[in-house]
Amino acid sequence: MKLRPAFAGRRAILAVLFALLAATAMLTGCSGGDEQGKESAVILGFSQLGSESGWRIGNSRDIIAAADRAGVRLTFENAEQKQENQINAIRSFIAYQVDVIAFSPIVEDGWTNVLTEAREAGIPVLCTDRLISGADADLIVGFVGSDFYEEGRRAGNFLLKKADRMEGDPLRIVEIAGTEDSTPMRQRAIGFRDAIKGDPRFEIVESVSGDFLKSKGKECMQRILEERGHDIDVLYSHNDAMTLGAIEAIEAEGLTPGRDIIIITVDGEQGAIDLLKEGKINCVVECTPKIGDIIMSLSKKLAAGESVERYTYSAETVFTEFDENLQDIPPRGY
Ligand code: GYE
Repeated sequence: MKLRPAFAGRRAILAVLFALLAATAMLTGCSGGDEQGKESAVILGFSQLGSESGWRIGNSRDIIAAADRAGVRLTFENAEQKQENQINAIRSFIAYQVDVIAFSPIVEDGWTNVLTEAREAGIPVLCTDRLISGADADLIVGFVGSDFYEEGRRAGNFLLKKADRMEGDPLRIVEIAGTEDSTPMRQRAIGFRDAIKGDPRFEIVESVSGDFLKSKGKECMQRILEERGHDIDVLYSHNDAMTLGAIEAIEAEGLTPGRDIIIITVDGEQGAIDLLKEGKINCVVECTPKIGDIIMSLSKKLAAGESVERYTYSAETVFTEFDENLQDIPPRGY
């Protein structure tokens, strides 16, 4: 059908108007997106301490995914278990003038100089997962991670409950601890001792460091079994990686973990939960590596000049052989 000229003209004008409106909407949409992009383009320098355990690998993965979700520009450095590498990474973040620095300190001491440099550069520093020594506490703006003392107490409380259901001589405990001078190693040791303190049913006969590594957990346990024979009742291990190594050594000796030796571990990796279900581990104290989202939200606040809570602790639990619904534990994701 042919249009009358006047109507055709009006239609053309409408089409132009519509096109203009659409273009404006697109532009506004784009510029809104840009604004959002700009607002969230916080630059975060993160120094991870290494890849020693499934926990740590899960923690790195979680932080990288959370930065992506939050639109934070993340510069991620892995120090491969060396404090020196962490110090160099922090120095490079300062030189790059990132908005916020976060790091998981491998040990508590030795950070004064580099953190003073960050302060002088006006860059706020967050500790994640582990802490630095109290003397340097005012060089950081906050901490996000677990309450390791509470984790140690949960381990000890499980043992009290277990001992209530047993009879006989005092239980001889060996402890395979984490990296010396690290916060989880210190606090998990103290919390555990505080929980069983003064109770004559327990004796800690040996405590060694397995550096949070599976290989060292196995070596330590092999040596302990060689030296002490089967004269051990309990293994308290500061992480699942070392526990899995120790269990290999225990089984190689012809002993049954979970029955001949009570096994208490910390972290809650899927592998440990599976062994709890099989009866080879008696207690798994949860320590979650999933702190990425909170790190991102604190980083955004800090970059905006806001102050943040000094301590943000993760909510955690404990899984034990006494739980009725072990089969219902959802996949751990690390
Ligand atoms: O328990 C262990 C890791 O600092 C909480 O480090 C972390 C500990 C965790 O290697 O598996």
